[in-house]
Amino acid sequence: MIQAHHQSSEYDAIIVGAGFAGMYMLNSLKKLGLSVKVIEAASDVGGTWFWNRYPGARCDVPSMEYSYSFSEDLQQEWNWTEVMAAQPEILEYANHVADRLELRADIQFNTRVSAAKFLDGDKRWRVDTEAGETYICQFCIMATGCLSVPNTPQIDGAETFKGDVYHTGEWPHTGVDFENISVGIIGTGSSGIQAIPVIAEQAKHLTVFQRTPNYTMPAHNRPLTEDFREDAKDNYADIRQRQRESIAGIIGYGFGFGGSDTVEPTEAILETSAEEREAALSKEGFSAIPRYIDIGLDMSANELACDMYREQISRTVKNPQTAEGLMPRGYPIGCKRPVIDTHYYDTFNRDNTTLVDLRQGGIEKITETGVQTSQGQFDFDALVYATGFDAMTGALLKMDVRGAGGVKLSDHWQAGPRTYLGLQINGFPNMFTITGPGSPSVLSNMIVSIEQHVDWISDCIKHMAQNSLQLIEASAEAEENWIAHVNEVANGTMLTAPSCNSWYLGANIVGKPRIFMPYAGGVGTYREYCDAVVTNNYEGFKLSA
Ligand code: FAD
Ligand code: N01
Repeated sequence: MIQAHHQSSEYDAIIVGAGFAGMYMLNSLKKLGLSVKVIEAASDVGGTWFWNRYPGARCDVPSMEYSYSFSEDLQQEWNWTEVMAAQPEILEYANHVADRLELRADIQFNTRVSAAKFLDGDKRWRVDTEAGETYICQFCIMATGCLSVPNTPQIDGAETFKGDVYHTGEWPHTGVDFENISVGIIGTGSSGIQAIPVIAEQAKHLTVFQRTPNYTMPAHNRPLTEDFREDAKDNYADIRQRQRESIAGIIGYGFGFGGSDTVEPTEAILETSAEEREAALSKEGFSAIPRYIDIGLDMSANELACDMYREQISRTVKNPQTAEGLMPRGYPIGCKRPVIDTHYYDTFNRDNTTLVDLRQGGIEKITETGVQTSQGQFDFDALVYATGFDAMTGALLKMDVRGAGGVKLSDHWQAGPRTYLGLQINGFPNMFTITGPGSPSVLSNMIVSIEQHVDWISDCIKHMAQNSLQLIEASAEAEENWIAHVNEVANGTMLTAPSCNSWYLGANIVGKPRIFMPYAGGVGTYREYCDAVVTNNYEGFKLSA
């Protein structure tokens, strides 16, 4: 449809990253007839699911929903084996998509983009790789991922540790055998909470260094039956539509809270008596808690839920001191990314698992043999960092990105990320960010958000070609207004509670500006905004020939 431009190193579009975002973007632009190249640091497709191969890694969104919807063939032919698939199966799916759509020929693997610069005179982007290659393109599309730059905290003495060291986000592809080995793990976010029960089963001993206890709910994962799959596939059109219109891109088709069929919370905890809460806890344990509709809205409701949560820990974990150590205090449920688990608290009933509650005395340094805290020295053979990511802005700021007039992205974002719709940045014409800060991204089923962004960008590029337009750029005013709206929507929610220190706020990275980064208005509402912008002739964007 569109005349492709491709002279050796010149492309219509360069896409950085070959996770689910980059793969679908490539497929969409190829269909438009553009010349496209994807540049990917990894040796194959899959992004998150290529890198995060730690024991226990899996998604926490039902796989029938955490999968591409753009191809009826794809969604009909793929058979997920569990409600929430494990990492190997998701990676296999990514590979299947790459094979099926013949994507690999247009992806350059093992190549990291070091810089992207807008050439004012040519109105083109120049993309440089660490290997010294240079590409020129009209559109530079960042599909670099929200959680793709692992964060390893700077702890004194880290380099002196004599054993093997791993990060959950860069797990060896050969796997790691922990049998007869004692292991220390730092971090109890989603990755740590998934890895801890599995490592504890393998290792001789596991020592868990926990700085902040988390709120985690049982996953109730289980195999999918053929009947369920067939039923869901028959209803896919409706399921996908409801996902797109929902808040988080998840409808929990067939699976509700606590593994039941109840999808929507209905009851207000503030209207319950102590006896009713006790009865709910006795019947359903932790799974009773998400049933209450007001815990995300009202701090006193939230505090009641936190009390129930701590009570359930004391009923689950046999050693009272360990139970106390695992109890979150001082911040609300719903401020951090929700975590779900399989046998997390039961793991602390094992003889071979020790909790080190760092609230009782923090890490002083890493030594040759383990971790020294102000509570004492803990020795082990191998150390696992489950310490998360420089989220949302990390991958973009790791590159030297410069827009019109040579303005550095790092300068434009000095006080925190600023975008229009999370799609574009004022001063960076023809550069798009898939699931960029300011979009629902990490607050949603990411595949729903990825597909919506890719479709929007593809439609925009098609519109530009049809109207002989060369450049699109978010206006400063639109960016300003959007960021104000992003803040307004998040303010007053648990996500921005003063006691909250989440990676959504950049609080996990030393020196990172404290700004709430994703858009909390929900994917359905957000989609309406994006669609209205198009209907209003790309309101807030400057388009020029
Ligand atoms: P990624 O998958 O992160 O891919 C980005 C790619 O860009 C990477 O392969 C990276 O190597 C490459 N890249 C980055 N910078 C450069 C560069 N400079 N040069 C070249 N290549 C570069 N989301 C959910 O919705 N549900 C879940 O259940 C869920 N589970 C998760 C579990 C884990 C362990 C993690 C870490 C994240 C999870 N997420 C989940 C979020 C997940 O990141 C997204 O769902 C999704 O996979 C993101 O796809 P992406 O293509 O946008 O980014
Ligand atoms: O990272 P995190 P993650 N000393 O930042 C601790 C997705 N994901 O990799 O809370 C001691 O959440 C830190 O402590 P604190 C999902 O979006 C999804 O676990 O800062 N501890 C925290 O406990 C998720 O949210 C799945 O006090 C230190 C931990 O390390 C996101 O990825 C699975 C420390 C980091 O937790 C990131 O999750 C996995 C230090 N110096 C990931 N520095 C699913 O199941 C950090 N910590 C879908």
